[in-house]
Amino acid sequence: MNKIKLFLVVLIVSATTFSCKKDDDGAVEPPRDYAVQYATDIAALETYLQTHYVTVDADFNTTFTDTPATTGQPTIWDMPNLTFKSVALHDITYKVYYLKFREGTGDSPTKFDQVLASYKGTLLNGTQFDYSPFPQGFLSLQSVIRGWTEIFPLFKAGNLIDESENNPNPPAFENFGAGVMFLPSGLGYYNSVVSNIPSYSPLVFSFKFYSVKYVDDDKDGVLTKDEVNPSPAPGEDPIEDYDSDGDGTPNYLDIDDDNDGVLTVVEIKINGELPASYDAILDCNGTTTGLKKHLDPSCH
Ligand SMILES: [Ca+2]
Ligand SMILES: [Ca+2]
Ligand SMILES: [Ca+2]
Repeated sequence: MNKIKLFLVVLIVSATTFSCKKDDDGAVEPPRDYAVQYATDIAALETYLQTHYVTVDADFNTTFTDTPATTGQPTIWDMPNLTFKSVALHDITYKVYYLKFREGTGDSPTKFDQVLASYKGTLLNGTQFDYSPFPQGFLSLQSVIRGWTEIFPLFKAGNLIDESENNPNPPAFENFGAGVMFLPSGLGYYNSVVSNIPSYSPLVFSFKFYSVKYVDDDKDGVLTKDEVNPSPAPGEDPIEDYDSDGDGTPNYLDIDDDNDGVLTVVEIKINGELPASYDAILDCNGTTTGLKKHLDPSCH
C-alpha cells in the first residue's frame, strides 16, 4: 500500500478517535429545565419534611432523623416554626422552607451585606457535605448560593459578648439567629459539579448567624442598607430599583444620587465629617425630618 495513503488513513482514524474522546470528556450536558427540576425538588423536599424529625440542642446544633426520637415528636412538616419564603427566579416561583429556631436580636443584613455564620450542610439522604462549626470569616451574600442570599435577611445577628484575647476561637456571641433552610437545587448549585454534592441536589443548611457587616457598594458614605426606597411600587426591589434621579443607575451604585453635580459623599457631610448615621443626614432646612440633601437636587 502506498505509504502516503496509509498515513492518511492513520491520520483520519486518529483524528476521529480524538474527536470522539474530546466529545465524551468535554461535552457539557445542557442544564435541565428549571421548572421541571423544581417540580422534582419540591416533591422530594416536602416528602423529606413530612418524614423527618429534627432535634435541636441548647446551642442550636441540629440532628435530623427519619425515625421519631421520642414518642409524639412532630415531623419537621408539623413544627409550628416551619414557614416558607417565595422566591421568583428562572421564570418560576420557588418555595423555600425554613425553620426559625431563634430570630436573633442584633441587626439584619440586606442581600448585599456580609454575614459571619457557622453552618452544616446535608443532602436529603442524610449525607453531610459541609460542616463549619466555627465561622471562617465574613461571607458576602452576593457571592454565596441564592438560597443563603434570600434566607439570611430574614434573621438577625447576635451580640458579641467577649472579644478578649483570652477568649478561645470563636468569639462568643449570644442571642444569635439560628435556623435551617431547605433549598431546591435551583437556589443551590443546580447542575454545577461541586465536591461532595451531586448535581441537582436539594440542600439542607443548618446555620447560626453571629454577626453582620454592612457594605457601602458605591462608597458614597451611605450604607447600601440605607439606599432603600421607603415606598417601592409593587414588584419593585426597594434597593435595586431605587433610582432617585432616574438616570438608570440605582442609588446604591450612584455616587451622585440626585444628579445635581455634587457628589453624595460631599453633600451629606456636616462640618466636614460624615454623619454618624443615616438618620443624621440633614435636609435643606438643616433639620432631619425632610428630604435628605443628597436626594434633593435643589439643595447642595
Ligand atoms: Ca452607598
Ligand atoms: Ca441614579
Ligand atoms: Ca448630589
